[in-house]
Amino acid sequence: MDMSTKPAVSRGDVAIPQKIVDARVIVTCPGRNFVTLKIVTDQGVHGVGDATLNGRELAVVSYLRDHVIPCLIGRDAHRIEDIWQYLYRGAYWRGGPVGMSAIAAVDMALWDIKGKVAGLPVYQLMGGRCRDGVMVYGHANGESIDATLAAAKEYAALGYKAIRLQCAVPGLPSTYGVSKDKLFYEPADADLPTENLWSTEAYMRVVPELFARARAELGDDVHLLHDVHHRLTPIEAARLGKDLEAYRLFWLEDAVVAENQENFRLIRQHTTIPLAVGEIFSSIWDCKDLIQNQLIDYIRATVVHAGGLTHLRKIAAFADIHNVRTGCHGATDLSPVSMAAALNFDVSIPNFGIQEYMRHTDATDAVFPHAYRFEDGYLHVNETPGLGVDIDEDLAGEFPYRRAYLPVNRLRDGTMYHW
Ligand code: GCO
Ligand code: MG
Repeated sequence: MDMSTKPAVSRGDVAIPQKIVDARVIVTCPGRNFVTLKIVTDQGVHGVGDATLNGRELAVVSYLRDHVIPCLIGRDAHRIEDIWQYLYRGAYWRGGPVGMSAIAAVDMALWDIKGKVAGLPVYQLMGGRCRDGVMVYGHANGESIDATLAAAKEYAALGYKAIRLQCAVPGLPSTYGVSKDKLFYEPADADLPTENLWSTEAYMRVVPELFARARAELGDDVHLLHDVHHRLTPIEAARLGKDLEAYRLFWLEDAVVAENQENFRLIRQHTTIPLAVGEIFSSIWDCKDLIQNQLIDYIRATVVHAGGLTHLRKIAAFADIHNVRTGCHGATDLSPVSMAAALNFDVSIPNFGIQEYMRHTDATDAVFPHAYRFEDGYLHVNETPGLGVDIDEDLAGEFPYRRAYLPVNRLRDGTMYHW
């Protein structure tokens, strides 16, 4: 991996531009698809950005190749905010996951370049450390409550301070968050969408039992989390929150769909369970009302899907003044480039809450050599200039794109439901 950097360029009071001379999109599938943008300057410095949008990857590839890259060539890579505004305002059609993932990739790559030119890790450019390490949560899941708790104990033994618990719902052939491979969960597993089955009633029976046993068997010290994956109505979510209150969860995630942010007010009126939402949000406009009305406790917007570090930092600052903390999405469909960017963000903001961490496979780690490391429940960035991550393009070329969809969900009577 070439993590080498150029020394900081300075010529008195004249800024030396880093002119963008090349930008290319690399699609690779070391077990799952990733889209990466690489930007190169005339001074020979390059930066990388993640543009992966699970199940819709090639839409972002086209957005970048056909509509963004032609506008980048010749610009000064140092002008991060200006380029962000140019791409966001300049599209006229603002926001949305495809456009914002593309802008995010450009933004990450530009921060990477700036860090390398400065000879500093990106978090230093963002104000420096607010903490020593980034607390992460791992994913424990199982076909039964016993199996889920056994997996959770393995995570605790690995040093995790926070663990998400997902357990198969009795009577359903498959359940979100529960995989055969206990270490690597990958829902985008099929050439065409797999059809899953959902029953709110069955789900609402098993989850309180899971957490009652988890608190009893795992003790009081470990943080416990759960992801509803947008499947309840507000009043059902309120009931689940009340049912779980005694087990003091760190958060209940995506309790309802959030297209209508007011949904959360009803949940709030009934329960003190901490609420998290936002992994599918593209910008501040998806969470402004949630934050300013204090309807949530954690905002899960993440660097790749919410416009990059430049925009995510604005969301975090807005959240901070409303006492809302961050909890960035960190599933395996976010590449190590996103994780490196998220960690630089996480250590540098005052209102960090937690970071999701699903380990990537060895093949993915080999394609994306990185400098962050896990130790005793925390992820650590190190002092590598830039984001501290790169892409091995030759190795990436050995794993061609494979179409892969996320599942869809139906009720027992065949009605299309939320996945
Ligand atoms: C999470 C998420 C993921 C998503 C996945 C979809 O909390 O980690 O819900 O598991 O399902 O990122 O692409
Ligand atoms: Mg989730």
